[in-house]
Amino acid sequence: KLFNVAVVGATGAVGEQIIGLLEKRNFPIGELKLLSSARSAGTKIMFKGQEHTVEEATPDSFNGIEIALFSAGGDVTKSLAPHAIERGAVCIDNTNAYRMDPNTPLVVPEVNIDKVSEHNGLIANPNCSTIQMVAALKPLQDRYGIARIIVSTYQAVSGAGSRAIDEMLRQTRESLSGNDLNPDILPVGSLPVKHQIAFNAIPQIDKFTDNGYTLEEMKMVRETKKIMGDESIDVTATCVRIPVVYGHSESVYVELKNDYDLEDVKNLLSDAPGITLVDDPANQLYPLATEAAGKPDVFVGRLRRDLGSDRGLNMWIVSDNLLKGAAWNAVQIAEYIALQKK
Ligand code: 11C
Repeated sequence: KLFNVAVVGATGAVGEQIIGLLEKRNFPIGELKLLSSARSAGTKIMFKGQEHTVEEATPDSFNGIEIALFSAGGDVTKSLAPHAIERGAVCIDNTNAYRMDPNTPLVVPEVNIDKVSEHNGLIANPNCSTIQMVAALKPLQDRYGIARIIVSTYQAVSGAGSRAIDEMLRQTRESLSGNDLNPDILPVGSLPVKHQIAFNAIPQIDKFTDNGYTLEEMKMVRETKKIMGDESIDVTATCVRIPVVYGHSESVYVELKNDYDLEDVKNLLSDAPGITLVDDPANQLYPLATEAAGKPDVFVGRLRRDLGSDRGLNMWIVSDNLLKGAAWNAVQIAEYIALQKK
């Protein structure tokens, strides 16, 4: 069976990756509709050797569409997904709009693909920094149980969109030439204060919430509990933007509920789907953003026991934020839906 598919946000950083993956994976597509805001409508995009013209997304764009992949911001999802659902489409949404809605499954295929069947027309794709962490922690949760997670992230500028990539590259050049850097986008485009990202580390991703944590940090807390299906897991996060283009890195400290064997943990991770273990300190091998960029897997290494607590484990988790962190996770869900409907 072939499916009529819409990509909403086709000209954005994630939309581009989704289109590339649909082509690479040979997704069973009947009609492909590439949709965007009025501003980007008219853009030409090649798909399987054919030129497609991006159209402005309207409710009627979804007539006949069976699977719609949204990555154009929460407001676009809120205004258009109901129309797509009404017309019979299943929506896979990359935004924060419905992630914590109790009637919407929040899915990482390696962790909770079974939740897809509970959808009411929409399945939410989690935040990139959450996806890679839970994918790597799932085998440990199943074997030992997880009591607590302390995570610090080192996130790529592509998480903030193409304009943030341009800003980082521009500032790097300006800085080396001794010119003014004129920060314009980061840390948050809609807030008045901006900070330099070139040669810097900014401990703010998204807006601050009332409790002193940023929204990005709170996404990691709430989404992890929902995806792992365990509200009792304590999660605390510090999210930091660094001048890397692709690939989020994370230092994760996990306290397991039971005693563990480090060799067993390594074996679990090397057998786990979607995980690549890179953990060979003697040869200076560990996950690197530059190696993870462009690849679908989550890379895990630097595994070592906490010196103060037998049940504590430190790990370093790296993945391409636009692939497993966004587009690939969404396309995996779409492939699962297509298989179910075949
Ligand atoms: C970042 N994690 O790196 C964000 C981007 O909720 O899907 C993804 C935001 C989201 O800035």
